[in-house]
Amino acid sequence: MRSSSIEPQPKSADRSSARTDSNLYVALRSAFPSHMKQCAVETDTGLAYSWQDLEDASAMVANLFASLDLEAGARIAVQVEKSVEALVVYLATLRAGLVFLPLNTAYLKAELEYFIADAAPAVVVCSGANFGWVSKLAFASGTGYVFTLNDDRTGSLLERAAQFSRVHQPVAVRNDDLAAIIYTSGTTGRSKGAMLSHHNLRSNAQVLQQYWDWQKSDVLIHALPIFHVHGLFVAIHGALINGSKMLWMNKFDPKTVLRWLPQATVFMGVPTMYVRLLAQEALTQQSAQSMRLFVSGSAPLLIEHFKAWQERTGHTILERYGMSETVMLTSNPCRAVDGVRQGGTVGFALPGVQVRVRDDHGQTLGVGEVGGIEVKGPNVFLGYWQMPEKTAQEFTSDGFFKTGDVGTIDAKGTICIVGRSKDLIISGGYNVYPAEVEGFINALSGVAESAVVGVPDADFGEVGVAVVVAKPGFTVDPLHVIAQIKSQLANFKVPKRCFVVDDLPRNAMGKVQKNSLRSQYA
Ligand code: MLC
Ligand code: AMP
Repeated sequence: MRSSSIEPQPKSADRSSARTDSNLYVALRSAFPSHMKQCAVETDTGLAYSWQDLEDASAMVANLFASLDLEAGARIAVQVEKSVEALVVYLATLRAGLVFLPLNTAYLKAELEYFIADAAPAVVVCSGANFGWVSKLAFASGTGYVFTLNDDRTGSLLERAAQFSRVHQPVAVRNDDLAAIIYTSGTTGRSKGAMLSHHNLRSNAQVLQQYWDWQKSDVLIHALPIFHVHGLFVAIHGALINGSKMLWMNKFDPKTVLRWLPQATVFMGVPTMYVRLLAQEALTQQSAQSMRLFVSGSAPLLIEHFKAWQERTGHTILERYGMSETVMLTSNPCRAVDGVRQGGTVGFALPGVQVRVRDDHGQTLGVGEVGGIEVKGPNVFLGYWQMPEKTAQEFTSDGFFKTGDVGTIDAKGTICIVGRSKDLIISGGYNVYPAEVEGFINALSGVAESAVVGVPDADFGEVGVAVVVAKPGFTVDPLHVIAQIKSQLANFKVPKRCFVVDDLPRNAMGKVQKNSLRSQYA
């Protein structure tokens, strides 16, 4: 059970239970094919990386990290464009027993400043273009080393790593040692770092390998960003722990996906990617003939898209449900023996994972009753980085994590997500916390207050709309509000529209009625 006493990786802890085979990299490496010269990753820019290349390059970067003499549990913060070399840095961090901290490339200065101050990384890896301002704020926060890595295989990290040996023994770790910290936005504006252990990630990858029936012949199209759970863990671990080749694109492009479909068997995407693929005429039953599995997650897949996909391709999308704090917790079945995939649902609790629905008083609810979704299992994170009180609040007294999602479970155990108790917008698979954007707008000159709500969007599923009230005597220009947000916050957090109104609707308690705003601006 998680408690407020959780402290990540105390330096002086007894490490006698540390084992090499507890290191997630060892589990991934053990699945690499015996013919190490085979292609492991082929990119849309025409590059091919063998399994040996992944092993050698990650060994060299791990040896570079080892040479820095970092303390156990040191964080390696990485904000770089997607590339196979960025994947190598992740693998090297695992091998070296350090903690990987990926950051969305859309984050701007103020956002990065917070993450670096909060996580105190020993090493920061950024693009060459950002080195000036990133290194300044990293060194000011006590970071020891800042390396650059560009998506064209240049940068100081690779230059330095080239001087190191290709031989490296993965570091022995304990099951509960941290492998990664994934920041997830906070409801009060402060992001929280979800601490995931080698065991969390390994057990989830192994369960998904079985449950999704990965085949030796599988080939994955990797089109997702690699700074969040979906692209970094579900997709990459899925392929590597099965020794499966990846067709790799640095930025999602529906035409490239279609070009690759005949050579592939597995695709994973957020619903927006399915919407954009459906818009391609070339998507047909014929083009998807070689495919075995289409997986969707990170945001709700509308039933109309689920059905349209079935009609166009003859394939039934498998929808699954996950979180930064829990990796994957539920999934629709893959094999017929496990059941039928049902659109509009997120399937069953994964093997070894317990999911329940409870009301606000902690009463477990019956079949079909709507309540808060809670989860317990080897997939559930260790807690929030440096936030023991917050961690304790988010767990029940019997050790279940409160997801903040609202749903139902039917008699067969099928789980449906019907809403969220957290005030959150999911736009194209990225989470936007209205409180963070509202806080920013409220600080603008002439603004009295604001409300940011999510409204339906054909492409992104949901997008943010800002409704702003000016202070008496002031005029607020909606375009200026949008421009200001754009200059300070990550692009996906920027509301797509802004309206200036006289008052926000409130209930008898004085609380802003966001439901009313949602229907008004839909
Ligand atoms: C880009 N924009 C977005 C956006 N992505 N706005 C809202 N929501 C988004 N998700 C902005 C751009 O900055 C641009 O603004 C405008 O919208 C149009 O951008 P675009 O060129 O159409 O977007 P694109 O770059 O193609 O990106 C779309 C996308 C991307 C769907 C490919 O958003 C994406 O990769 N999403 C996946 C997110 C993901 O991996 N989630 C997993 C989280 S893990 P402007 O002003 O510049 O024109 C998790 C757990 C789990 O949730 O269960 O998996
Ligand atoms: P994140 O904090 O980025 O990890 O996002 C996790 C959240 O994404 C969950 O709490 C859900 O609200 C949402 N989510 C993930 N998968 C699905 C899905 N298949 N359907 C609906 N919501 C989902």
